[in-house]
Amino acid sequence: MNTNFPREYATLRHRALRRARKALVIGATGILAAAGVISFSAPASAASTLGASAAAKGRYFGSAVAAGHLGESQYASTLDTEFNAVTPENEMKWDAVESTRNSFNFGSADQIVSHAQGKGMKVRGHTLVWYSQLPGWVGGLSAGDLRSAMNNHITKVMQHYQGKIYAWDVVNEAFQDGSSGARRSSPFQDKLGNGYIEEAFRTARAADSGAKLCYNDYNTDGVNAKSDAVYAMVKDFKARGVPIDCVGFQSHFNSQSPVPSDYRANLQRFADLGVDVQITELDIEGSGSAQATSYGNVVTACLNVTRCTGMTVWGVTDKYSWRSSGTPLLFDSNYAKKPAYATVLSTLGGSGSGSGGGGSTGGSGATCTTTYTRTASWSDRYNGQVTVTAGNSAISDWAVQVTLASPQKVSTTWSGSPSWDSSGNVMTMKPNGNGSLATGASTSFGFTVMTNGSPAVPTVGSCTAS
Ligand code: G2I
Repeated sequence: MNTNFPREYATLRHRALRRARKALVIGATGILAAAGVISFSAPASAASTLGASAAAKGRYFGSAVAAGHLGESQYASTLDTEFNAVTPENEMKWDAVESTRNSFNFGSADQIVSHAQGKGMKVRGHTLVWYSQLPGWVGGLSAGDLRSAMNNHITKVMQHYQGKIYAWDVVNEAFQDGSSGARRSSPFQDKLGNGYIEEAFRTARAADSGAKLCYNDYNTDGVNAKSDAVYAMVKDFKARGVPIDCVGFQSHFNSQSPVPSDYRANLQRFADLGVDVQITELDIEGSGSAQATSYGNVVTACLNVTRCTGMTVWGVTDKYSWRSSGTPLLFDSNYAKKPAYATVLSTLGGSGSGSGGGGSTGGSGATCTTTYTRTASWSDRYNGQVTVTAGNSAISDWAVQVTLASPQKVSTTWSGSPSWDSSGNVMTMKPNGNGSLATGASTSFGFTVMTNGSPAVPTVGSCTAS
C-alpha cells in the first residue's frame, strides 16, 4: 500500500487548483480583450435536471427502469438527461435471474447495468430475497435445501455485479401489513423462521462487502405498527452487529395512502439508528398541483434528513408505470414534464428550462449535451471522458459539472480547465481556451479518479452553453 498517497494527492490537487485559477484568469482576460463587453457566463448556474440538482445536494435522483424500453429513444433520452441512478424494475428479481435452480440468466439486468455505467449513473439492486416473483421450484424445497438455495442465490447474483451496485435490497417486504407487526408468510419465513433475514444480510456482506445492504418495504413510510416492527429489527441488528447499512422506504402513495405527516420524523428515527435511508419506489397517484405538493413534501423530507442519501421514482413515464391509470410519475405518457416535475426540480434547488429535456440549458438558444464514458480502469483508479456536443446552433462557451462520491478524488484532468467547490467533490469543467463549437460539433475532456476503495461512478451534470 502506498502510505504517501494523501500527501501526493494534496500536492496534485494544489497544483491542479493553481493551474485552474491561472487558466480561468487567462481565459477571462482573453475574452475581455477580444470582446470588450462582458457577456461571459457567471460561475455554474443552478442545475437544470433532477439528477444534477440532487447531486448538488449530495443525493442521487433515480428511476426504476425496464430493459425492454431502453431502445425507445424518448424513454432513453429522458432517463439519460434527468436521472443519475437506476433500479431495474423487474430484471434482477429471482424469477428473472434464476428461474431454474443454479442456472443464472443476467441478460436483461446486464443491459440496464451497462447502460447506467456508460452514463455514470448509480445502480440500486432490487431485490435478492422476496416472497413475490419467486420461481415455483423455490417453494418446493425442504428447509435445508431452501437455506442453501437462498444463500447461493444471494452470493451468485451479488458476485456477478460486484463493484457495480451502490445498494442492494437484500430482503424486500418481509413484514405483514396492519397492526400485528408480524413477519409475512413466505417460503423463507415459513421454513427457516425469523432468522432468515439475518442470514440473508450476513451472506450478502460476505458476497460483496462494497455494496450497501438495505431492508426495503412499503406502508412503513410513517410511524405505524409495521414500521415499528421494522424499526425493532434494525435496532436489534445494529445492536448485535448484523450487517445492515440502509432502509428503503418504497413510498407508493395515493389518496387512500397519502404522504404521512410524520414521514420526515420516521425517516429520521431510522437514520438515528445508524443506517442510511433511501426513498426507493416513489410514485404518487393524482395530477396537477395536489400531486406536485405531495412530491415536494417527499423531497423536502429527504433533504431534511442528513442520512437520506437519495430518491428513486418507480418509473420514467406514466406510460409504463405499474399503475399507469393513476398517472403517478413526473413525466406524462408523452414524456412532457408535469407540474410535479417542476416542484421536485425547484425543491432540489434546480431551475427549469421549461420544456423538453435534452440534457442542456443556456441562453439565446445555445445548448449542449454530454455523454460520459469510462475509458480505462485500474485497481485503484479509472479514467473518465466527457464529450460535449453543441445543440442546434453554434456555441461560444460551455461548462459541465462532474460530481464525485467521496472518498473518490480526481487526481488529474486533461483537455479542460477545472475549478472545484469547497468540498473538493464537485468539479466544474470549462474549455481550455476557446470554447467555440459549431452546430452539432463535439469536444472531449478527461480525468483520472482515484477510487480510494469506492466503486461509485461520477455524476455528470447537465451542460450549460452560451
Ligand atoms: O408493485 C410495485 C412494487 C412494490 N415493491 C416491490 C417492487 O418490485 C414492485 O414492482 C412491481 C413492478 O413495478 C411490476 O412491473 O412488481 C410487480 C410484480 O410484483 C411488477 O409486475 C410484473 C407483472 O406482475 C408481471 O405480470 C410482469 O410479467 O411485471 C412483470 C414484468 O413486466
